[in-house]
Amino acid sequence: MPQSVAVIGLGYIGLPTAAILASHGYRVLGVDVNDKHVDAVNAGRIPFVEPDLGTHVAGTVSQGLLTAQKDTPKADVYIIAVPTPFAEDHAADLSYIDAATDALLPQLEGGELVILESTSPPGATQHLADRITAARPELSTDAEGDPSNVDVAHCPERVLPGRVMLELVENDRIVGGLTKQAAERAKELYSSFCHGEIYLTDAVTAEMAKLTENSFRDVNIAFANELSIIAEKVGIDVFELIELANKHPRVNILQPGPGVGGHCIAVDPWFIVSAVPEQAQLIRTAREVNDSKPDYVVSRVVAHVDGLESPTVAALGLAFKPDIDDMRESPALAITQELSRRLSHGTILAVEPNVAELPGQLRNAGNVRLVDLPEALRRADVIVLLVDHREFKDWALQRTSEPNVPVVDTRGAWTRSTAASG
Ligand code: SAJ
Repeated sequence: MPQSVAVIGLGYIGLPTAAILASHGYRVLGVDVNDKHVDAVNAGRIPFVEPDLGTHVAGTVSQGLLTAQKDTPKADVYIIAVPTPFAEDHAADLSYIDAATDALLPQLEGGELVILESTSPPGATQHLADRITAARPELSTDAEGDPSNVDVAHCPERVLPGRVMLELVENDRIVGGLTKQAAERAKELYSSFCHGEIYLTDAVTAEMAKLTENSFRDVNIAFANELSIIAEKVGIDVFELIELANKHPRVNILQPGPGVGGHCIAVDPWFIVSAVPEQAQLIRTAREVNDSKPDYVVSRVVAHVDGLESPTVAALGLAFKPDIDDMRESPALAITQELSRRLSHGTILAVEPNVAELPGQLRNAGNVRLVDLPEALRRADVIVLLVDHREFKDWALQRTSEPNVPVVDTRGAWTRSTAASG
């Protein structure tokens, strides 16, 4: 110590990890294929929004502890933090992990530690190790103590976007080693900045733990989403129903919404389904329930304007969750797009306080405009609340009268607040 650490992939997880290691004394070399990310980091700037990350990057870059480049350098430790999207058939696409492995292969001498942080299907860490030994047969990954051994471990990230710098330090972590030595070396590295417990296990258990955490949440949100449809059928308010059921000491139902967005919970359960399709019945159904919710919301909105010659819909929110600008896999965005298609004879007034312009997917639609909340409310024939942004909750709380148009409230921000008068 201090050792050199190469962090491959300077995205939402890689860059915060690189910056926090650099602020704890490691010499960190960030690697990214994207020039914009490399240039931003070398200038001490961050290429995306994340609270407190900017200070860490600016500080460590100015001290020479963190630099970025496009080629993979020689280092004592490699951390791979590249995306694992899914393919058409929902199987995990490991091509970014493979490309990162191929780029570090020529640098290996034996004695290095390679950590896979990317969310991975069961067996991906072993797959990475096999790729190393296939290309470099003089190296091994299962011969602890041998100078030709490369230690390989999986250490999945668990941080919540928007709270990354805090959760990197505070959350417990799981480290799965292909060998005990690999797990212990990875634990030593992470304990330099992580105050949580670091639990050691094997690689497949660590891979499954990460997928299980996000699947647990997906299944529980699917339960809430199914309840929202049932509640409507039986003519009751789902938000009141859940609030009351949660008064039971052993019941804790999550909140329904317009569907599940983001790049994690809507993706990771598929890795389990694709690995064991026969067994993962509940996990698959939950994905299907959550993926079908946007269509359900669209049909409710469309039903309210049936017969109008030129309907106007106020669509409140485009992001995948409150108070951020991130629209990855956002059900609010998908619903707005589908409304624009289904109501091509009408107008969709989108309100998204966290962006200055419409995203590309909506810009060419022709009948979608980005407007402020008062204009949308004034002109709408129907209001659909898609994201419980602070601005919308405040509006719901402070309203002095009920609008005289229907409100499709997917988040309960409207329903659970009472009009100040009237
Ligand atoms: N959502 C609901 N109802 C709820 C809670 C969430 O509909 O009661 C929706 C949100 O609106 C959003 C989606 O779920 O569309 C996901 O949001 P989130 O805030 O629950 O989670 P993410 O995707 O931002 O981050 C998750 C976290 N995982 C868990 O909480 C188990 C985070 O800790 C992970 O590190 C992250 O996935 C990841 O990278 O895997």
